[in-house]
Amino acid sequence: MLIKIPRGWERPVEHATPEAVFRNRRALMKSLAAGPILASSSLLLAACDDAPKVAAQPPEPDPSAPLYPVDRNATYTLDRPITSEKLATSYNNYYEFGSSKSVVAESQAIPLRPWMVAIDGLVDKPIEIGVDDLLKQMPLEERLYRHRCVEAWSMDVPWSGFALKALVDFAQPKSDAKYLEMTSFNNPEVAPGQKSSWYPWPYVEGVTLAEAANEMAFIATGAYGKPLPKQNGAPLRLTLPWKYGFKSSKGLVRFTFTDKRPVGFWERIQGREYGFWANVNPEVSHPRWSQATERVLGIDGRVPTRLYNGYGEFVAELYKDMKNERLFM
Ligand SMILES: Nc1nc2c(c(=O)[nH]1)N[C@H]1C(S)=C(S)[C@@H](COP(=O)(O)O)O[C@H]1N2
Ligand SMILES: [Mo]
Repeated sequence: MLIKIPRGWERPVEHATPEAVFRNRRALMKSLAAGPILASSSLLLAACDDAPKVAAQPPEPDPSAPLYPVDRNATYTLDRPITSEKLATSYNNYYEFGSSKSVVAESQAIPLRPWMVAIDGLVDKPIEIGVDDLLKQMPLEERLYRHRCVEAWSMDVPWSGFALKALVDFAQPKSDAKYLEMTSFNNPEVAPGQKSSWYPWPYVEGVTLAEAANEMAFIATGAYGKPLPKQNGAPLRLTLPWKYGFKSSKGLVRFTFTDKRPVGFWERIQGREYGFWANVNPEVSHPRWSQATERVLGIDGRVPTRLYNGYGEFVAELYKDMKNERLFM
């Protein structure tokens, strides 16, 4: 009998599941000693990996379909092939639908219309706007971007969408706004992962206003010349290619301008492993694995990871005076 011993890079790594955190319980307890969450071990073990599978629904027509394909912006180029559409749309992280990489069937249960988007906080006029009305006002284009998950896999995707800066300009933040907090949908009726109260739903992420206005920051509304598939975060999904993938929130419903630094979903769960900045850096290891190399979906072997995921020429300026911040986790 052939016994296969997994090499280091083949062993599964994961953001943090209740089980993974349970394994790290001692560290967690230390970090929680001063905080409000009490992680009881029975709660940790009872959480959600065994959620029932939802049967696939027949696809509903997407009213944004006639918008695509859109013209490609030639500024952003790749030095490796575009990941096959099949792989990029079937190997996913979307914890609202479970912690496995296979959430295509489960995620079809999310209704995409009506889809209201709130723009609020420190803005002149808070509004709620339907996603199709928002799309009409945004300059759509296609961009080829690398995506680097903190779990050390990566892909290369032709996203369609608009610069996050266009949304910031549309929102007209007040002068005291310093951060943009982005909130994902919350609907445990359709998203089995959200039935687990162990996770701090809804998914929240945030960036500084300077990051939001940087030309690389992008909101994806489509991919591969079509509306974005549900499993990739339809109808609105953040794309911050110089940061680890967990910063690129899916299923966005709220953009809140604030003067307080947002605490992200993963930072809240496991702050010693995931921080606010989360810029890609091959020289700063995750506490449980190296970030030096990555596995590109569809390509054998591993390739070196690059500082800022290769986007330093666009974003390094943002961080030049931040010597005391944990910029790379
Ligand atoms: N709302 C939400 N957004 C999310 C996640 C999630 O679990 N929920 N996972 C993040 C992580 S860890 C990654 S790597 C990317 C994965 O995007 P993909 O499935 O399109 O490859 O989505 C990010 N956005
Ligand atoms: Mo990720």
